Amino acid sequence: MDIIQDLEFRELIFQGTGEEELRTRLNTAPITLYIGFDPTADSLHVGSLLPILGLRRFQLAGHNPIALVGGGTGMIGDPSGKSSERGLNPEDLIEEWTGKIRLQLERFLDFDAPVNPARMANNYQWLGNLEVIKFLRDIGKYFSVSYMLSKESVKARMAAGISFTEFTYMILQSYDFLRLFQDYGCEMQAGGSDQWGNITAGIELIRRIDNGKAYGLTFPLVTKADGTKFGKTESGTIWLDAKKTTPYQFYQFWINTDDSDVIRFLKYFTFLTRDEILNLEEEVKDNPGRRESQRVLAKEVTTLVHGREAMAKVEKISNALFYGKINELEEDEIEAGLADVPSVNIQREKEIGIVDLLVQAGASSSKRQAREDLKNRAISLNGESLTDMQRILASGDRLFDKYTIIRRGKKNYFLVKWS
Ligand code: 545
Repeated sequence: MDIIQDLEFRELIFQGTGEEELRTRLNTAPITLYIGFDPTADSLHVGSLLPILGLRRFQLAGHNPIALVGGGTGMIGDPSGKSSERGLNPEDLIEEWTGKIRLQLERFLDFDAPVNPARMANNYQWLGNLEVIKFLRDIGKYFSVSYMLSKESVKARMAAGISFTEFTYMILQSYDFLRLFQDYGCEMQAGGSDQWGNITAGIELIRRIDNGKAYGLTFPLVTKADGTKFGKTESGTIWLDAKKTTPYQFYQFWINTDDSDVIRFLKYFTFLTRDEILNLEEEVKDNPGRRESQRVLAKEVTTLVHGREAMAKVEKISNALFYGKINELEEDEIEAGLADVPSVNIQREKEIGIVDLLVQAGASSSKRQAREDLKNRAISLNGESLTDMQRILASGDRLFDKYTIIRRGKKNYFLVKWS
């Protein structure tokens, strides 16, 4: 199976410049390709994952990937897919973000591969000190305004407005492609489908200036069957930075994938083989709701992004919460596993009984209900079932001298933080 067949099986090809031609080129010799990432935040999010893994797929197939951070373009702002003008971020902030994005990208590619090592580039290197007169004469001359106006990224913004700054963006991205073509022998640019206009503008520039042949390939934007936006939950964006989205939250995000999306996401976001994925597809059909595929997906992607050790911790937390074995957890694991459950702060000096605690923590809706819950053996405290309605909370009930964990029924957790 060649790389194009693999990408086709994974439904990863949205558009390409002459598919047959591209396939022939890819099967002739290794190609150098790049994808750009602008530092518009201090971290990448799951939306960027598909293109990053795309670069890795090409590297695994023997091609030469370049990850480009847009230290220069990030100062301008790509209008593609954006319905309104963006504010400009301060330069020192963009520089800081460039460094962070770079470190994240590095984790997904092999820079020490003996034959086809990955490379990293930052377009600030050549965009940062361009001279405007020279640039307009040497590069600007190749862009007709009507060509630029015909691009979707611009057309979509004519009514709402677009500054000359953002209008110029496609020229900068095209110039990047030209420079990488000339300096790195880079013949192909990939990206999400929103990048098609920028990519083809670069191919055109390479043809006009160097009489060169370059290729473009876009991936689909990730959609969900229920129409809601991929990569967001009620608690916000799912980031790749473990400090912004913990590995446990990250894992939960994938576990919550719908049956109707899970196979496509296995194709998009994992390196499982075609056969492994087809088997899981059967499994979803035969046992809908069993969520075996979700567990595989979550484990694979969490391991890819956060590593084996983090994944082992996530599994430990999940098991402890599932079986109610809270006492097996370390302090940081409690914090990670219960970060998103209802919590309450209670002063440790005050004497408080279990019934009041259950109500204050939100575990029971009233004192009456609390007594009922206790009587029904529905409540456990730090993993121990509890029925004593007179119980006064004491220091022995505080894990790490800080937390008391209430569980009602099998699945409902509440965290008490003693202050
Ligand atoms: C800059 C210079 C180049 C080539 C490309 C670029 C960046 C490109 C762009 N890409 C998007 C992006 O998002 C922010 C990343 C998160 C910090 O704006 N003009 O930078 C996204 N890209 C990945 C995919 C994308 C795209 O990084 O291409 O389609 C998302 O899936 O929106 O010479």
